[in-house]
Amino acid sequence: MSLGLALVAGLASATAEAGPVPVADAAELQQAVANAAPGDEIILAPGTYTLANKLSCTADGTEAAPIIIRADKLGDAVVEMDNLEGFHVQGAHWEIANLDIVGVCNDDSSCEHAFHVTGDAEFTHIHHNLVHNFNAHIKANGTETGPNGERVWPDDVVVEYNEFFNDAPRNTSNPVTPIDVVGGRRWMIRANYIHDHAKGGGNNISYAAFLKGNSRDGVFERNLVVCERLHSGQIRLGLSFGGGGTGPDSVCEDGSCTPEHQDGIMRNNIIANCPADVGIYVNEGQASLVYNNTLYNTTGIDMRFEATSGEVRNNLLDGEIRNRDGATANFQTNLEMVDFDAWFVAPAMLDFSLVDGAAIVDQGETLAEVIDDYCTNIRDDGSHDIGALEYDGDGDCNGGLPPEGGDGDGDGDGDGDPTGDGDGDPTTSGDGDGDPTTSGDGDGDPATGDGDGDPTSGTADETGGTGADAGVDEAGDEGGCSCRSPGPAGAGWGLVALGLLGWVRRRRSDIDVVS
Ligand SMILES: [Ca+2]
Ligand SMILES: [Ca+2]
Ligand SMILES: [Ca+2]
Repeated sequence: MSLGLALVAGLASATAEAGPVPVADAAELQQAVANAAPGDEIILAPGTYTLANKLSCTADGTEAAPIIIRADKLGDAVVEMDNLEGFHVQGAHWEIANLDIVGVCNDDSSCEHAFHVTGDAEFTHIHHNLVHNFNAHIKANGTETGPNGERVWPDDVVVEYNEFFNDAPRNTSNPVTPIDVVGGRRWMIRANYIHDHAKGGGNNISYAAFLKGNSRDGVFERNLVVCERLHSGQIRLGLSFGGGGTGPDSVCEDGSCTPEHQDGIMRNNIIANCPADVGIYVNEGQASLVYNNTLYNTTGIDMRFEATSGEVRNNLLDGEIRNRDGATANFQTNLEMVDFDAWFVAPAMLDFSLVDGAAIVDQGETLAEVIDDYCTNIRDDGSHDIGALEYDGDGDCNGGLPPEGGDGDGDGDGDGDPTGDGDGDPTTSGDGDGDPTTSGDGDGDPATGDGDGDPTSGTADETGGTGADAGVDEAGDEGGCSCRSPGPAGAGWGLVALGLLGWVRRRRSDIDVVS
C-alpha cells in the first residue's frame, strides 16, 4: 500500500469512528460521554434520562470536529438530575443543544448546576436548551490544571438561545444566578431568555447573569431578562459585570479580583420586571460599555466602585442611572424615568411597538459597537434610536422573545470579533491563565472539590450591600446556562407573534406531552 493510500485508509478509519452515537438511556449516555472522541455526535432518543452521576466531559474536541451532545429537537429528551451538577465540561469544543434539563432534588441546595464549565473548557457551546430548577444553571470557574499546575479558565464560551428559569424561589442560601462565570475571556451571552431567578434563603439576592473574577471582553447582547414572571419577591437583579464580587484573589485572573471585569459590553438587551433593584449592575467593571438597552420596571443602572469606568449611552429606562461609590462612567444620550405606557403599545407584555416615538426615534448616538438591534435588524436608517429596538421600518419585531438570525456575532461588522470594535482580532488578549499562585481557593465544594466555590464557598462579600441596595451575592461563584434550539426559527422563538405568555405555555405543554 502506498503512503497515500495508507493515509486515505487512516482518514477513512478515523471518519468511520466519529459520527453519530445514538443513546437511549442514561447508562448509554454516560458511556458515550466517557468514551467521547472528536467528531462524536451523541444523540439522545426521545425519553427521560435520569442521571445517576454527573457527566464528565473531559475529552478535547476540535474546531473542525467538536463533540456534540444533543436531541433532534427541544422537547424530545428530558435530562433529570438529583445531584450537584449534570454536565461537567472540562475539555475543549463541546457543544450541547436541544435538551430539557431539570433539577429534581428535594433539597434545593443539592441541585447546583446543569452545566459546570471549568479549566480549559475552551469554546464550549451551549445552545437551545431549556434549563430549570437549579441554583446556578451554568457555572464556570478556573482550575489549577494548567501545564505547570497554574490556574486556567474556560475562554470563548458561547451561551445562546437558551431558556433558564426556576419554578419557585430557590430555598437555599447558596448563590442563585443562572449564568455565574468567574474568570474567562470573550464569553458571548446572546439571545437567551432568563426569568424567575430568585433566592429564597440567605440574603435573598440573585442575578440573572454575571461575568466576574477579572474576566474580560465579555458580551451580553439581545438577551431577554424578566426577573418576575411566574413568581415575585426577593431581590432580583438583571445582567451584571462583577455580580456581588469575588474572593479570594487567588480564584481570579491574574490573581486579582479587582477589577471584576474588563472591556465588557452589554448591548441591545431587554430587561423587565425587576422592581426591587437594578436591571444592569456593574461592580468594578473597567471600561464597560452599556449601550442601547431597554429596562422596563427596574430601578435602573448602577455603575459602582472606583474600578468601574466606561460609557453608558442610548439606554431607555424608567429607572435612573447612577455612579456610586467612586465609579466614573460617562453617561450620554440616555432617557431615564420614562413613562413607557405613553410611548409603547403594551410594555408589560413586552410589546414595544410605538405609540409615540418622538423622543427616541433617531435621537440616539450612532455607536460603532452597535450595528444591529434586539431583533437583529441592522440600524441602517442613518440615525440610531434610543433603546434596544431600532424603528427604521424593517421587519415587524418589536419585543417579545429574541429572534434567531443576525450575522452570527451580532455586531454586524463581519469581522468575527464579537466585541464589535471592528478590529478583527478576536484573540487580542490571550487567555492570561498564567496565575502561578496555587495557594488554594478555599471554595470547599463538598462534592467535586473542583474549586468552583459554590455550595459552601463562604466567599467574602466585598461589596457589603444590603437589602434593596443589593448588588451583592454572599457566596461568590455561580453560573447559568444558555443554549439554542434547533434549526431555523420556529420551534421556540418563532412563536413570538403569538405572545410571550402563549409561547411559554405552548412549550411547557409540548414538554409535558413528551415526558
Ligand atoms: Ca483558557
Ligand atoms: Ca433610526
Ligand atoms: Ca434596518
